[in-house]
Amino acid sequence: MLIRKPTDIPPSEITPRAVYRARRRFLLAAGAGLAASLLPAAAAGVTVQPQVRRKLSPIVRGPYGTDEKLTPYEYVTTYNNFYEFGTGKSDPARNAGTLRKSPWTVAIEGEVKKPKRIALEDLLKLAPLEERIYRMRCVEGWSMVIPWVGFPLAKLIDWAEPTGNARYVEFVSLADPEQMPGVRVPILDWPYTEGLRLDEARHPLTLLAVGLYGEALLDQNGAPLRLVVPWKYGFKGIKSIVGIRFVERQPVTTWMRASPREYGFYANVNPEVDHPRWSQATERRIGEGGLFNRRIKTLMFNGYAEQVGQLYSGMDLRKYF
Ligand SMILES: Nc1nc2c(c(=O)[nH]1)N[C@H]1C(S)=C(S)[C@@H](COP(=O)(O)O)O[C@H]1N2
Ligand SMILES: [Mo]
Repeated sequence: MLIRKPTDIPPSEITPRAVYRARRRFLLAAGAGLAASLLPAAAAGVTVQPQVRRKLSPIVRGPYGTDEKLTPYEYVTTYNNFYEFGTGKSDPARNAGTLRKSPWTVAIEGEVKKPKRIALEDLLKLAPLEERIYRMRCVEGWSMVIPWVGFPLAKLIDWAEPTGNARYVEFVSLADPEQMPGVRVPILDWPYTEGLRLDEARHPLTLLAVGLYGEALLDQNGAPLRLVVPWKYGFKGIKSIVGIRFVERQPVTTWMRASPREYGFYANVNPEVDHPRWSQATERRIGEGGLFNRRIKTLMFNGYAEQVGQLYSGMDLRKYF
């Protein structure tokens, strides 16, 4: 993959200016003599594809706030997992910018009164946009605190009118090799799919996100709409959603298919249940502490036990990992 150095890029190519300024900050950080390999892409001088940054409004303040420090924007938008754009942490920011987000429709299928499609503009009319600051924990052992913009998925579920047979919800990402270079590589069984039990999907913490830091999602974060489930590992937060299917039986997700021993359907953050290849007891907050970034304790359900614990009462969480 070609990584262009700043001198290769005429300033005219960089619009808007905020992106240019942000990049300069990355380069200054990289120039400070830090070991690039130990740093997230943001600090390592990665060239971000110019993308239109669009402010969202109005946005109301949502519930479940935290006073933890927000992960800086530069890290949230350059240290990503989005295999459709490559498997490296900085690949999505480098390769994204190619998604055609308009028109965008989501197909609602399966156990619903009537299958239907909803255009993004209409979906945005279902509920007021809220800002929700959530802790996010990746299964790989790092975490962020992100100010998402979106509304409860429950609002879309109500609009979808699932039948009494619906017990699970399956989500499907776009998988277009022309817009997503990673899809040309058979590392995962495309399209990327995820799933939730219907009560998890309806839980007020579960967000359908369209933005972060007050702006529309950039491609690397799953534009134009993605799922955010803060008490589960990050991979449940499926990006660039084009399909939502209501089903009777527990769906098999992309990661379960790829490695069933390592990734279960529930994927609840649980410091007591290790990944077969590493401990899940601690995590590293991205963007904090530089090289001396110490690990902090991972909390049960990522700190949302009070809100979601009762969803799993009586379940063996070692078996249903
Ligand atoms: N379609 C799709 N969605 C995806 C992924 C992916 O590779 N493809 N990666 C997941 C993983 S592992 C994580 S940790 C989060 C990362 O979201 P972020 O890059 O916006 O922080 O997206 C999740 N959603
Ligand atoms: Mo992840």
